[in-house]
Amino acid sequence: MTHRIAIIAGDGIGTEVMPEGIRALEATAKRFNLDLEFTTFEFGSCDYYLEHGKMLPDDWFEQLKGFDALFYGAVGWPDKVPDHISLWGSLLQFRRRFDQYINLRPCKLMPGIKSPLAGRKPGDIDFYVVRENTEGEYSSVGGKMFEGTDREVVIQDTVMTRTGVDRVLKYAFELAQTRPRKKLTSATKSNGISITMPYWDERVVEMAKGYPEIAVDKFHIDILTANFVLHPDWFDVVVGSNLFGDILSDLGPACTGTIGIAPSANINPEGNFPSLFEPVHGSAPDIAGKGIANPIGQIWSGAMMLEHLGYKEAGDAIVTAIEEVLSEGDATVLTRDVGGEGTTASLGKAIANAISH
Ligand code: GGG
Repeated sequence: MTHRIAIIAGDGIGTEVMPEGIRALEATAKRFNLDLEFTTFEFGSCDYYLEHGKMLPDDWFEQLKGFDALFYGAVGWPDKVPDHISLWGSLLQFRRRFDQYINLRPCKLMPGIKSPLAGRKPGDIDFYVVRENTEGEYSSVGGKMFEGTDREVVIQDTVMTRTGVDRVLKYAFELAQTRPRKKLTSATKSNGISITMPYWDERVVEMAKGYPEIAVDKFHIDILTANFVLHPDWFDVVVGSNLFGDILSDLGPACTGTIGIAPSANINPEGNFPSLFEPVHGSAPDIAGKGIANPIGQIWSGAMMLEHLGYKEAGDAIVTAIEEVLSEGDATVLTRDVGGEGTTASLGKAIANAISH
């Protein structure tokens, strides 16, 4: 069976790590006899915006909806296009129109990587952030009044729907059920955000009734971020709103040594639309063009994509290859963020080789 994968590299280091993501997928396809067909799209980048005045063509939905998955790099180049225009014009359109309401982000301390948290070793940090991905604080509902005057007013609403909250909680509880510790932590701020967050808390309590075997706790986001740093071993599955999940899923990987290795899956669990797989990191203009970006976030996202397509063994083989290369610790291969002096290509090639044998 042929699986059609749409490739959108986007901006900055997205265009540098993407070839390594594809290299790893091709090596995996060869080893496991998978038929993956890649189609590359130039839209979804700031350069496309500069040429066309928009991030995506009008018919992007029609062009992409028939694909089995989207493999995505990174978006944003603030010197060319304001960040809110590039993000809302591309990635957030995909998430919303393809109803990718789960953003699943593993945080795992890998062998060979030194955590910035003293004394932490592989096994100490191994949890998932489940981020609500289509509503919440990323609502785009709001407006401005009296712009440019002393009476200027800006308002943006948080939108929480019962459907939206319940479906992400259900996914998180079901994920927790598959984990040995069977633990779920909810990110809240119901002491300060007095309408939406108490609602979120109520829905957690309600949902928990259907999962009596899951140990549930909740933390306000301020102390939760502190606990990510102080006690990362407490966490197993952490569920949060769009904004809280976004923050936690950058902080979590930073605690595992580098955000450069963190993968993510934007999932439409019902399979009505393609899901999208991308590294957690952004376009990183500060290191773009130097060939030093860590490709592991992109490669690991490819592993999540294969698992989503039904090839768990193939996805696991990619993660094993990543672990193997990191454990070997060859400084000529590893990128700078993980203590080496290698390049995006040297690390990508080493992982592809490790997949192949
Ligand atoms: N590959 C992820 C990426 O490009 N992220 C850019 C960004 O700003 N994302 C914000 C978000 O995920 O909501």
